[in-house]
Amino acid sequence: MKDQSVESPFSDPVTITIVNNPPNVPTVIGPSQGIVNEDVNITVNANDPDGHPIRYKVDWNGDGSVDSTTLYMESGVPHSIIHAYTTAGDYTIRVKAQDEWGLETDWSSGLAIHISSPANISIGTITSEKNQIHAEIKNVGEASATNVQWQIQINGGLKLFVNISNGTISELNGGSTQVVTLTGNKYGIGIGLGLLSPNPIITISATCDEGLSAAKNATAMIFFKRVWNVQ
Ligand SMILES: [Ca+2]
Ligand SMILES: [Ca+2]
Repeated sequence: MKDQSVESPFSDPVTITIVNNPPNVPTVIGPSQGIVNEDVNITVNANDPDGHPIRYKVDWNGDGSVDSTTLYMESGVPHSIIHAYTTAGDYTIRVKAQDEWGLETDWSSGLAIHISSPANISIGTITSEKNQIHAEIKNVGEASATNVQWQIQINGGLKLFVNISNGTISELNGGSTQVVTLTGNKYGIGIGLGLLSPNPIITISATCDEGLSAAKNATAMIFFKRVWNVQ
């Protein structure tokens, strides 16, 4: 049988223009300070006028090249993005947004952030004065050390009188030093008779909430209230 169907010719073409608009430049909110290897959390938000899902491209070090790109997300809703810097320094964070059709914004204005080296505690110089022993507790890092618990203990010799002292420094700023002291009572200081050999050992130790610890030993000649020849 002969096919009876007949097709009409195509209609005249109709041009449909799909207008796409880029998102607006993202706002970026974040801290001005951070610590090496700890998460930095920024909040970004851009709106696409067409309601297209958007993704964020982040330049974490201000060199103009994208370091990380998020998944596509709902437009006009704040999102947080996390990054940890491995090196201390000053950085500028910039973010741009791109809709799912590839239209993207300019870079946002820069967000400056200073990344500090972590806290690092150590024991400095140990000195004596009459019936006292002094020790320097140092934070040679840049970030603060918190709840620094220190102890001075005299080991060896005869265990009499005061031979231990301890305390807490609630915050030891980066680059700072605090002197802590063991003071004998009116009878004396934890005695190792100065003429005994080996001389008593003074141990200074410190820990802090950041999980750090430091310790240092010195020997001293101690006779009742007098401490000398600390080394
Ligand atoms: Ca769009
Ligand atoms: Ca970069």
